[in-house]
Amino acid sequence: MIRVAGEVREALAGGGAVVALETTLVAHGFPPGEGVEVGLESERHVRAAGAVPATVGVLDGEVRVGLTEDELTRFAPDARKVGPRDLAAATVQRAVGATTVGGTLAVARAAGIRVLATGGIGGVHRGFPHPPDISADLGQLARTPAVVVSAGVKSLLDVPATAELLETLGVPVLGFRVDTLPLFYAAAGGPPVSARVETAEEAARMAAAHWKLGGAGLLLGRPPDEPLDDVEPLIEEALAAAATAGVSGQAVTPYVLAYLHRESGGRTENANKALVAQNARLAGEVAVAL
Ligand code: PSU
Ligand code: MN
Repeated sequence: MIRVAGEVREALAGGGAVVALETTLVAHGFPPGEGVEVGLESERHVRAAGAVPATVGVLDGEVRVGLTEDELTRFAPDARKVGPRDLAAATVQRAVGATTVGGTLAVARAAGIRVLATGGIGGVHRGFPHPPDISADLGQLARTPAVVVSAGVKSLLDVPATAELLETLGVPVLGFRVDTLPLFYAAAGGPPVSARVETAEEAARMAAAHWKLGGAGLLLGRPPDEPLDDVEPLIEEALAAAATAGVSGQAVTPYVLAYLHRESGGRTENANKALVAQNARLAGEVAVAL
């Protein structure tokens, strides 16, 4: 059921560096038509670090690991959002399935890939338990031996609650040259990390030790190079708009991101694109070090 592209298969067989990339942010994280360029740019950054990109998604009844540019173009806004629970359904029903961080991690585990890059992971949504919405990214991270490189947790979530839950789940939260978890658009003000690392090599050593000790997923938080520190009022506005519009479940994150991209005049969009690329580069370096 899983088809691994030749280049990725050869890299894995030879013990080479591979980075898994998700397709939800390609399909649902940016305005229509723009996500594909973000995905391609991520792949270029992984390669620049000396690793092989393995972009994951469901196409034509198969879970695919490694996509061509034409295939990536099929991950348009009408693609299904596929978390860990949705992989089987998307495959059996031959949907175009854009995998989230959680969905991509599940595939990475099956394929033996140890590093993944994204923008910001999902987590505990604000206002929990009204509604009781926690991203499946967390549960999958707790059971997959892989390093997820992100700009921390998306700040439209309850970041302190997410950090607590990561501790509960035994997931190390590493800060890349920082003592606090980055806040997606913003760099400072987040909860403390469980350990700070100074280099990709140190992060890789930490991951290898964690796995030897029977651990699974690790989060490596990299603050954006050009953070936006004034987005919080707009985030509150976007969340209120989502509630008023009755948006719930899987639709919340895409709705809020689209609202922010539109109402910030593209500032959050540009920041998001830049940090995804930066994370892909660091993920490539961690994969090489591993
Ligand atoms: N990072 C981004 N943009 C995104 C996401 C991450 O910069 O759109 C996606 C990832 O696929 C992540 C998902 O898994 O948001 C979380 O969605 P939810 O809260 O519904 O689990
Ligand atoms: Mn959810």
